[in-house]
Formats: sequence, structure tokens, C-alpha cells
Amino acid sequence: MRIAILGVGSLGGVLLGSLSDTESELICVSRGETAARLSSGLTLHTPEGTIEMVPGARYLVIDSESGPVPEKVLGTCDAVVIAGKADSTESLSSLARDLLNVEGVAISIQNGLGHDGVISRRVGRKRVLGGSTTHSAWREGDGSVHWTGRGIISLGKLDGSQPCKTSSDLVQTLNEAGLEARWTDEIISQIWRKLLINVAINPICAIAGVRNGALAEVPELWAQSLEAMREAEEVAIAFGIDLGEVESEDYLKKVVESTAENRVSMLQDLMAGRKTEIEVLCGAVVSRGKELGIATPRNEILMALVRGIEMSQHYD
Ligand code: KPL
Repeated sequence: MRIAILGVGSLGGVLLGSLSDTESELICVSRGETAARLSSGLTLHTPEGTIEMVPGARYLVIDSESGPVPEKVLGTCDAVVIAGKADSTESLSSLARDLLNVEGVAISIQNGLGHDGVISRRVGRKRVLGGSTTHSAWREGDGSVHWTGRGIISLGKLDGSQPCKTSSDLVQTLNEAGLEARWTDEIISQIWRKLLINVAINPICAIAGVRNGALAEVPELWAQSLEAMREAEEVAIAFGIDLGEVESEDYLKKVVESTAENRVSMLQDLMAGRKTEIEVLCGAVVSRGKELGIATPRNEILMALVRGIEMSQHYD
């Protein structure tokens, strides 16, 4: 199958590197310097410590800043995986529409809420799969990608229905790549579950400038994380989301322990002077909370602080 990866940051790099070991044809869309670097290959450090060098000839690179998508690839992709930052979802969704063939499906594995709505407006809701991942990675300044923890990719139809042939092929190909793909009829719940984890970990580690493991070591930080997560949980439940049987605090502990050495993606963004995903994380909790009349003061504070840091980076 032909798969396009839109946005080749850390997780996009993991996908590209892993999928290059399969039979699939690969297209990746990135911009500027990252696109130029990808053209000469990708270096992927695996969690087991091996280093994989993927030659640039293995995939086609499209630089989204250098004009329209080449005609030869328009309408040819079976699947498009959106892995870029939240503020690029609109433009990447337009590219997805241009790249997909008539049976093709689009999926987002980004953090946060609202991506499926944006993608649906461009490609049509029926062709959109929800996605969520627990793989973790970071990208070095030279473009090489460090896959720090193996996880899974959950994917499913937004209405909980069964996979079409293309979706099944996508699951199979992701599994051949060692990415542990699991089809689920509860993808919306899984996206919310990941949101709970992200609002608990990302802003606090980003503001404090600490690795994830610090949350388990500093009780004051843990208390703030828990509070942010509880607010999100209350909103999720009021929204009718079934969060399942898992006790949230235990689950958070497990994620913090298994990603203890990680610098959370929001901290990586701030360190690189990039805009963060705060709007689709705490911002989503605050806005959904307002709709339902639920106060979310901790998420409001965290959002304000992260926005403040983003702003300060643009002043001398
Ligand atoms: O998703 C993550 C992120 O960094 O954005 C977690 C799960 C918190 C791992 O670091």
C-alpha cells in the first residue's frame, strides 16, 4: 500500500523509519530544512539501542513549502497519517485530501482533541480514522530521531464501526513495521484517555523544565498533575465519554514510570522555540468544561503559564 506521513517530527520519524522495513511505498511531507535533511536519509535510534539508517531513496519527500504537490502523487495514497504539530492540522488535512485515492483513509496520531473534526471537514468524516499512540520519541537538532519507548497505535472509526479493507490493510502494515497497531471500536475514549495523561504531564514538566520522572519524585508536582487530570476526567465523564475501568491515578503513575527519562513533547517544543500543543490539551479541557458549566481552574492556569512562556520566547 502507499502511505503518506504528514509531519515528520519525532513520531512521524518513528513511523517513517519503521515502515521503511515493509513493502509499502512511502511519501513523507515536511518543510524547509527538515525536508532537505530527510531527502538524504533518516537516522532512527531504536529503544533497544540499535541505529537504523534509512536511505533517502526509500521514500519520496515533499517539501510543503516549495509549491504544489507533484501531480504524479495526487490521488494515489491508500492512507495518510497526520503526525505534525497541532497548529499544522488544517494545512496537513488539505494535503491529505489531495493525496488520498477514493478508497483512502486519513488518520491523526497527534496529541489532543479536535483533530478528527478538522480532518473530517477536509476529507469527509467517513474516511477519517481516530488515532492515538503511546510510542514515545524525540528528535535531535540534526534531524535524527530517538525512539525512546515502544508503545502501541490504537486506531478506529469515529463511529465505532468495523474497519474497511483499506483500514485493515493499514493495521496489518503498521504491525509488519513493528508498530503494534490495534483496531478499536472505542477510539474516542482512547483519545480522551491520552488527553488525561497529556494534561497531567505535559504542561507541568514543560513549565518546571523537568523530565517526566520528576512528577513521581516531587509530591508538589504530582499534586498539580493529579488536579489537572481530575478536572479533565470530570469533563470527559460529563461529556459522556466512557473512560473504562482503569483507575486514572494508577494509569498516570505507570505512564510516568515508563517514560521517566523522557522530556515531554511540550518541553521539547519550548526548548526549540516552537509553539506548543497547549490549545488542544488544556485548552480543549477548558473550552469543553465551559460548554458543560464545569470549572477547570488548574487547566486554565497551566494554559496561561505555557502561553506566557511561548510569548516570552518571542521577546528580546
Ligand atoms: O505523549 C507524551 C508526550 O510527550 O507528549 C507522553 C505520553 C507524556 C510521553 O512523554
